[in-house]
Amino acid sequence: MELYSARICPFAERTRLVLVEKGIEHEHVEVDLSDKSERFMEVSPYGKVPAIMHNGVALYESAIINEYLDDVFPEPALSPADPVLRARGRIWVHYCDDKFLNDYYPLLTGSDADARDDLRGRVLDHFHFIDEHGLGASSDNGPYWFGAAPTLVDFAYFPFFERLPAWSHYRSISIPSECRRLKRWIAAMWMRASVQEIANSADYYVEHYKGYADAA
Ligand SMILES: N[C@@H](CCC(=O)N[C@@H](CS)C(=O)NCC(=O)O)C(=O)O
Repeated sequence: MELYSARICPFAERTRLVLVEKGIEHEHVEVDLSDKSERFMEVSPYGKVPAIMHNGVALYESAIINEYLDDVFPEPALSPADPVLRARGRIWVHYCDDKFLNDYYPLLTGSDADARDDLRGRVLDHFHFIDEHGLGASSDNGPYWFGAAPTLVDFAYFPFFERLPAWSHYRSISIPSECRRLKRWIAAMWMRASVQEIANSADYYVEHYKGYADAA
């Protein structure tokens, strides 16, 4: 197993977390995204991290890689057994990629001050929506999306919440106090050994996102 990754990349981190959670041995290839090798472009035709090469098969797109890893390395299972919950989990990963991130990143990188106020409101709406309809729907018996044990959904979202200190620093946004489930989820995720092994400090993100935030 080869993993093509970049330290700053939240999508690559999704896959790194799953590799550690499952104890999958792999070779870590750190990619310089400003100087992509031919080998990397073969494994990752979109030119994006993460990508993996496993048994001669190249795969890319973090959500798809993570489902593959859960299929091929079933222990510990990182998807609910119930097909309905599995489908709901996929909807939540799609929500992250298709809705939440469409407002979250522009809030940091967008240039217009009015647009920024609008985006801040939308991101706060996402926090409330996740708290009520994501964690609120199924986390009665534990802090994670589907209760007592973490699943691919938790690892899909966490890297973006790990980076929240940069948004707080540059865009004055934080988790509203009434989003208690979301706060409990973030705290539970920080306790995991995989997160402690991989996560970067708040200062790291403040420093590394400075260029994006200042350019706006
Ligand atoms: N949808 C992709 C997004 C991956 C992505 O955007 N990766 C960024 C780094 S965070 C990247 O490799 N960018 C390089 C480029 O676009 O040239 C996934 O989930 O894997």
